[in-house]
Amino acid sequence: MMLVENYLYYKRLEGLLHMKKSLSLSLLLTSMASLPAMAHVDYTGQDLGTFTGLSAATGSVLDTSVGGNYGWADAADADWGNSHKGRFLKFTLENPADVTLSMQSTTMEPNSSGGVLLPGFSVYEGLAPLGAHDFTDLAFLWRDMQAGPAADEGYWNALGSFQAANEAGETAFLTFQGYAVDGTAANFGSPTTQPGVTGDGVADGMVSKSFSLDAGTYSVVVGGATYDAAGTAAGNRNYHFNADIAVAAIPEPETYAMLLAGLGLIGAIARRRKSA
Ligand SMILES: [Ca+2]
Ligand SMILES: [Ca+2]
Repeated sequence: MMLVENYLYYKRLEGLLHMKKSLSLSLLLTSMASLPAMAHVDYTGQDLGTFTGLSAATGSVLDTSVGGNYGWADAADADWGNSHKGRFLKFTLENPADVTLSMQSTTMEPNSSGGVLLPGFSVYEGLAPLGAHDFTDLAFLWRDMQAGPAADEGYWNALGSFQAANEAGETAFLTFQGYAVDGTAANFGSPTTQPGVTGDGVADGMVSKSFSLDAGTYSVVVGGATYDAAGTAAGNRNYHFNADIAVAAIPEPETYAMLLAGLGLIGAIARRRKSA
């Protein structure tokens, strides 16, 4: 009798626990669905491609989004920034190559009021582990080891290398390669908050830059460059953009041969004219 009672008690308890678990999970999912993109690092659907680096090729991720229009600018100041305000993209080069990366603002969610995304992006060699975010134990540990006020707001350093970590304890170092930012200090900060940062001069929702890179796998972290928008409602909505990559063709040996032959011909003509 006692055993049966215990059994029933435990079954009921199990049922209650299960109900509570699914309830809190569904509540969590509901609340997450109503939030703008505040995701941990996940490169799913954010792959610009794998390139040999030997021939011209392009790739793109169209109409992706980023939660907020200030993340990059906020990650370029002294206390760094929250990586949840950036979108992580990736690409792979099988050989050294010259690549041009371009970010172009598209529409804004949930409506078109409030302006476009002024994009900024930084390029890093290496990939963050899946689910990496700024507030894991290991992320805090590494941030605490950094000197000065750095990393107070998160681990995203838009102007330098940083270490990313996930809840599973996996870490990766992202080695800074360079950055590009839309506009001027009027939108992305000031000589005091972002010393030395140079924009493309025209805040038109588009920024593009070329990089000479070694073979490897790279992260491109994109965010907004409207520094003063941090903390405002408009600043924290979802903003959409297209990301493009163009890999330049490495000149073939025959091209060099033709170039040299052409130079030789010019030299011969010049000598003939001189002697005539
Ligand atoms: Ca900051
Ligand atoms: Ca621009």
